[in-house]
Amino acid sequence: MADLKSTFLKVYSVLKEEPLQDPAFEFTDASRQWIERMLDYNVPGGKLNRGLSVIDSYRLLKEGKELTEDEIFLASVLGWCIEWLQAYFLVLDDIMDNSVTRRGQPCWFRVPKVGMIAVNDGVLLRNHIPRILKNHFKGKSYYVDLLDLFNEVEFQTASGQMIDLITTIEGEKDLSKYALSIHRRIVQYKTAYYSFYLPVACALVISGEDLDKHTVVKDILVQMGVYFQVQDDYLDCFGDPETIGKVGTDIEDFKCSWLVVKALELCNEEQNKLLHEAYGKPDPENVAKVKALYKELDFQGVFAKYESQSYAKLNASIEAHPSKSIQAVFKSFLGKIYKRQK
Ligand code: GPP
Ligand code: MG
Ligand code: MG
Ligand code: MG
Repeated sequence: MADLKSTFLKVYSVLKEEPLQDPAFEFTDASRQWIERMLDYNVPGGKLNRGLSVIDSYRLLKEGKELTEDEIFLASVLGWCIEWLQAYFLVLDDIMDNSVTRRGQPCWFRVPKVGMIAVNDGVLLRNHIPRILKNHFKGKSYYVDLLDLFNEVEFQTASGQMIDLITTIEGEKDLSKYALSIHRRIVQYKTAYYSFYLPVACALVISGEDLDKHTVVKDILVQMGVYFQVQDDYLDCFGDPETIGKVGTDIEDFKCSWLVVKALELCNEEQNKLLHEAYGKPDPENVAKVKALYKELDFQGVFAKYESQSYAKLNASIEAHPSKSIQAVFKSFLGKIYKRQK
């Protein structure tokens, strides 16, 4: 694993040169330096789970046959395209969520002299992806399928992000709209497709598979992605900021988090009143009131129950899949996230 990660990181240093030497632009020293610093700050510093999963999944789909160096390289390129996509989403998401830290450092837009230049950096990160794909996959029979896959998933993610955001519009905040159905829709689109379906779909495409024949694979991965985002919602409030590398903002932001949806389900009349008064207010006293209410409702326990039930359900769906190699892909993914603390 450590070995795979270091191989993967070496591919980053190769790919990073491509946007720095892109012949379509007249670079100056200052612009090249800006891109290099922006990439190093935002692309490689995460857990790299999504990117590494492309290689991992590809290997499992090959059923034990060793990958050639060239195959590992191409899977790594796709893995990095997903990490680039993630960097683009996070740079913009942190502005939209008014977040403070990410991966243990200030959010990119909070870095001195960056500010709203971060918006354009997000656009550039997004534009690097098809350029990297072109450099490495043009001429392959599945090139168009890859482009199409990235486009579809980006559309789904931005649509999920939209519904995440429009539930929080100032003056239209309405807790009574928050329920598991809307929460599921938000997280399925904003997180599950790009974080879970995309890495496995990339591995399937380069293995020569037709994605239209794998709707069951998509359904299971989307189910896993929903579980992953519920963990993210839980960690936003109960995670250790040192470990997760970010400070939660969901309560302040009036987010349709799994926690508030569950709290609305479980609370009594008095607690309901408190939630309506305190949720979505920026001051620390109100945030503390909401957190205290979550504790009163034993959210540690409520979440632990959700986590073990989801795990059991996911395992049942996995066992029902006819292909042992695809089962192995799912199990590897699930193993990486079950009971995660970061
Ligand atoms: C995660 O939500 C969702 C995204 C990062 C997708 C953003 C999509 C865009 C089109 C910008 P989150 O806000 O809960 O993540 P975090 O807790 O990491 O901030
Ligand atoms: Mg967000
Ligand atoms: Mg966010
Ligand atoms: Mg979150």
